Amino acid sequence: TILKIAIIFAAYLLGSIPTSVWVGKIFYGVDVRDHGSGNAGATNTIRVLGLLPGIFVFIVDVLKGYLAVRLLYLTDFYIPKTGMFINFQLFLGIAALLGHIFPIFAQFRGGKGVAVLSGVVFALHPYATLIVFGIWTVSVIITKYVSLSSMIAGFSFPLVLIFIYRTSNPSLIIFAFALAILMLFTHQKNIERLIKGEESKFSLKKKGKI
Ligand code: NKO
Repeated sequence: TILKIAIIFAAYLLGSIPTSVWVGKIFYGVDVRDHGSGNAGATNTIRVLGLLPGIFVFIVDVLKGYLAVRLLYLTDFYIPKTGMFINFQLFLGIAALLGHIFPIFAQFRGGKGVAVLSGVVFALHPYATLIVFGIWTVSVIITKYVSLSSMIAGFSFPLVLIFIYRTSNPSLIIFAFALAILMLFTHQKNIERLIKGEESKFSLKKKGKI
């Protein structure tokens, strides 16, 4: 049990790596949280620093979620054909997400968890995640809003699991819905801006000078 707690804490620390904040400070001398939407995420990195650093942040943040769930393989707790495996993976995914949203290495002001959640769900169910990624992409093209598309993607994941993959694992379904609701919480400011019609539309080019 102590080892399990230690590994969950390791997943939190991995999630805590503030990729966008460090990339901004090290290579550009700016804190991305002081510009654009103020979010420590890939979208705001594209907005503030440009496409290339944004893609880098996206990849590293996805990997944080993916590797956190895969950390389990380092332990002896995986017992095939038991429920334990998936349940412990879910804890690791939640820990990495909480690390990303409340990073110990960046004053607990992190991102919204979209890229990290993509990595977590890709580790759990790659095919469903690819479908959801397709939904996210179509939504961004149609609406031009990354935030709205991320929330739609969040709810699409449990729905795809249930209606396309006929998943009957209750812990996975509850987990997926809980994280979709978490996405609504992390996007509260975006929801307010969307309602007011003030949300910024996605563009591959950075906006103005920093
Ligand atoms: O700065 O407030 P902002 O406009 O930046 O940012 C809003 C945005 C925050 O998220 C990010 C990360 C962007 C990563 C986009 C990749 C989405 C791929 C989705 C694939 C499937 C994931 C399944 C569950 C996701 C919730 O929203």
